[in-house]
Parts: sequence; structure tokens; C-alpha cells
Amino acid sequence: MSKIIGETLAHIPWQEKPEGLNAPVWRYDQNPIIQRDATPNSNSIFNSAVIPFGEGFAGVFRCDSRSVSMDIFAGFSEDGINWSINEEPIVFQGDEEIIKREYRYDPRVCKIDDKYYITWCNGYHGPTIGIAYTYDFQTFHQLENAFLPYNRNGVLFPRKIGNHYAMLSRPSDTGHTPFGDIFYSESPDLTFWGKHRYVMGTINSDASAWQSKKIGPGPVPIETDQGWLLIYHGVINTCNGFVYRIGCALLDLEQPWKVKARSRNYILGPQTLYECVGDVPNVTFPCATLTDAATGRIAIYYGCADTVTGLAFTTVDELLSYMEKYPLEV
Ligand code: BMA
Repeated sequence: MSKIIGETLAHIPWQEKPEGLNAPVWRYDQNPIIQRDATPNSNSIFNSAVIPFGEGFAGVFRCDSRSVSMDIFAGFSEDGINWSINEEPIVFQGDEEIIKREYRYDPRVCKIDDKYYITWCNGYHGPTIGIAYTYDFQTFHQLENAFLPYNRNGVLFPRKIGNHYAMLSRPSDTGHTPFGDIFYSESPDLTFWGKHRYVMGTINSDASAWQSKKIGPGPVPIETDQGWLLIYHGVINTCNGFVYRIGCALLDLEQPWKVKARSRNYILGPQTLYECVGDVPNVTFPCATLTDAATGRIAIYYGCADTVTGLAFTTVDELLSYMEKYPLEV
């Protein structure tokens, strides 16, 4: 038995694993939990992040509008399943040069001490990583962009590592990025980022072809007694375009650029109608988890076909033993 290091969350959304299922992750049986038109002006709501907040939950949602403009919106829920998402996007306070909006998408939310940090893909003369914080999901303070363009998928660690804030990210290009590895960076103050270390990259062989084109960090890493459990997305290029699946890895607790284990198999991929059919077919894209340290339960929130939001379940033991059963040489 391995342990999640963190808070208990007795009201984590949960369903038991269906009997006989031969996979480490199982879908909520009422998926998708957020439909594409859940707000009056939304074309699609996907690649979104949630976190325990007050007695319930809060989240930051990627809603593309019916003019297909990409922005991020706060939302609230009592049970983590039924969400009420604001009709207006988040308005940021901060330096006027930085809060100018080009586009915003694929948010993550991470609590560090008493603040909730939002990171997202932020248009600033090309995609880079925006960072902001809030105490209450009403007022949001935007900080400097973490990196120069081009970067997507900035994911903070939920505590300092060796006295520094830490982030995983995925350097990219101006377009749909036909490459991509995961890097680690540190900062003393969330403004100046350095000590950029390579964590892991694509597997350009038959050994694990689902992650042969690019990979990127997904939800905030989960601290366990074995290491940081990282859930990430992996992409293969096919004659019908990119297919996005979900995998996992275990990173060293104090030196997270060191990979201790990684799954050869994906843990979830597009199989249902809502994952295979939508504005961008065959995409499962995880951006958040909820975890319960008391039971080891993990609820995964993931975008489906760039259109709706899905929920799936696993446990820390399911993922660690799956990595052991189907290991990738690291
Ligand atoms: C990536 C990002 C994600 C999207 C994915 C599939 O490059 O734009 O937001 O889910 O492509 O379209």
C-alpha cells in the first residue's frame, strides 16, 4: 500500500471500479459531467481544473465561446460533479502590460500555503505560461509570465522543493507543435524562473508509441510516499491527426527531474463517443485531480474531444501497480 501525502477529502466524487475491468482508470458512468453549452455563450467547455474550496469545490474552466475565443472562467460546485460556471471570464488585476489578453486556455489550479494559483497557456506574442493567484475565486491577481514564448502546459508543484517554487512545463512552438518534452524549472519568488532540467520526453519507438510525438504535464503532481505521481498527456501522430492519451510517471520527491517509474501503457485514452467525437476528435486531456489521502482515491478531470469535460477514477495503488506491471525503461 502506498500513501498520498496530503489532506483527506471525504466528499471526493467517487464510484467503485466496475467488476472485471482490466484497466487502472474507470470513467464516471454519467459522463460527460459538463456539457459544451453549460454557459449561455459557450461552444465547448473542456481542459479545466478543479480544487477543494470551502465546504465544496471551485474551478477554473476553459470555455471557448461561440465566436471561438478561448478564455478561462471561475466556477463552483458542492459535489465536484454539478458545476455552476460564471458567464463572464476571469478579470485579472495586475500590471497593465501583463493583464492584456490575447487568449487564455488549459488552466491548472494549485494551492500553495494560503493561495490558490492558476497557471494557463497565455497568449503574449505567442503562447507562454500565465500565472495568477486568488484567495476566493472572485479577485485574481496576475503575475509575470513564467517563460518566454513558446511554452504550453505550465503545472506548479503544490509545495516548495528545496526552498523554491517548482513547475513542470512543455516548451512548444507557434502552431500545433509536432514535438514536446517535459521540463522542470524553479523560482524563488514565482517571477524569476531558472534551473531548467529535462524530466522526460517522447518514446520514439514501438516500445510505447502512444507517446511518440509529444508529451506534456497534466494535473498538479500528487505527493505520495513513493514520489510525485505525475499524470500527463501523450500524443501519437496518425494518418487522421493527433490522438491524445493519458499516462503516468513517478518522479523523485526532492529532485523531480529524476524519473523513478513510467508506464509503458496509457492509463486512459479516447474510446467513448464523447472522447472520439467533437470539435477535435480523439482527445483525452487531463488538467486536474482531486485526491483523498485517507483512502488513496483519485478523481481525474479531463477534456474530451476539445468539447466537453469528463471525470474518471483511480487510486494511487492502481496507478503504481500498473506502472510496475507495464514498466517503461527509464
Ligand atoms: C493542444 C492544446 C489543447 C488541445 C489539444 C488537442 O495543443 O491546444 O488545448 O486539447 O491540442 O486539440
